[in-house]
Amino acid sequence: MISQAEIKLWVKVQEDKGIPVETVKNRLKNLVIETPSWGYADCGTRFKVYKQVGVPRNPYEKLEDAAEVHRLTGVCPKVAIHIPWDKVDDYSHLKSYANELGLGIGAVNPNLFQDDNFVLGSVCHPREEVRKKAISHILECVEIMKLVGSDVLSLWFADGTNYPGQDHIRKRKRYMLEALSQIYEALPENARMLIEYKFFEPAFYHTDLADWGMSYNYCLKLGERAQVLVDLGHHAQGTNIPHIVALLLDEGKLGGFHFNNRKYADDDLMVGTIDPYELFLVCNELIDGENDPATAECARNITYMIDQCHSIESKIPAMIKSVVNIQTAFAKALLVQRDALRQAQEEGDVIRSESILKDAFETDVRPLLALVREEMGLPQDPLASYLQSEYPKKILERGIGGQGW
Ligand code: PSV
Ligand code: MN
Ligand code: MN
Repeated sequence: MISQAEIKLWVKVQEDKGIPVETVKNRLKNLVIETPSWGYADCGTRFKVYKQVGVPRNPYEKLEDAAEVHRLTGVCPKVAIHIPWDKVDDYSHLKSYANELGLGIGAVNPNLFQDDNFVLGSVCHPREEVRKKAISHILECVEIMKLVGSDVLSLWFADGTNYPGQDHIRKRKRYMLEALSQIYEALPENARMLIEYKFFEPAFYHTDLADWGMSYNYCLKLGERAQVLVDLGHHAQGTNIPHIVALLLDEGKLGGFHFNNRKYADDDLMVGTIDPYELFLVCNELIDGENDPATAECARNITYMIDQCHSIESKIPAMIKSVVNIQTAFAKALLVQRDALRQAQEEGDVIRSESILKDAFETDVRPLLALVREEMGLPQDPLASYLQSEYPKKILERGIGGQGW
């Protein structure tokens, strides 16, 4: 528990440094972090799906768990859904159930990787009938968007090949554009299409949408409402993700962000657990983008989502931890003394520039987050509060063998 005296002292120290604490607090209060329905369900690795007692048995229970995360953190009012994992008979009912829980439905994600027909690809498959099937599934998701009130279609394609010569790369590239164009035309009026990339897995030779440049290329051809989605787990080791974020922001093409962490690949670990400095540097670019009139509009419209398939951790605690770690990184990014940094950069003072950034990263923001939560009527420590609540006991009634992939 952080005392009022500690909080007061923290505020004074920051104000003395010239940090606009009120502005910082407001930005933290307005942060929206969407959580994924699948992050509450059973998942695993390619070797095994681990079953946990108490995971949701249907999409409605996933929403209930997401509502619990929102109740404790105050910044997760939206839930992304994945079709058909979250298939229901009545999507309007799913929407009203979410609303009753104080939630809204966020991004709609088609599933283009689990149907046996998609073994050689979905929209890039060599056979026309399979490509058509993939497109019609995505168009079905567009219809679902209308029913659940979603304005984001989030696309990730597992398409690719395993061997040189397996298929014709340029032909597949054209198929991708044909499909995306057809889907773009069908988007609801105010909706955006986010195009995610990933350099490998499940394909191991070439992936049709392997990096930000490929996504960006399609987005440029499609139009304003097509934007790139950056997932922290989808790059080769050593890739400078903050640089990609900065570039896409400057081009007005950064539309979505998937938070997670990995040591080697993809999204298996809780956000901020392996490389909190990288997370901070990403948030630094995002906040810097918000402060720049040239990029502010794009930066303020980014959909922030957790995309995490933690498999050995308890579901809700892992989600809360990720949310808290994202808030921590954003809080630190908001403390960067941007004017001083600009000046040091312009003077070419390498040591001072790096130190200014590092100084913000090394600031303990727990008193700030405690204050923000207090002002939002939330518990200081959402995870401790969850663990002490009745909810973890209540969900045990669901038993084992809930939904999962
Ligand atoms: C597969 O890598 C993946 O994790 C992508 O990041 C998608 O966003 C997610 O699955 C949901 O389809
Ligand atoms: Mn993702
Ligand atoms: Mn992923």
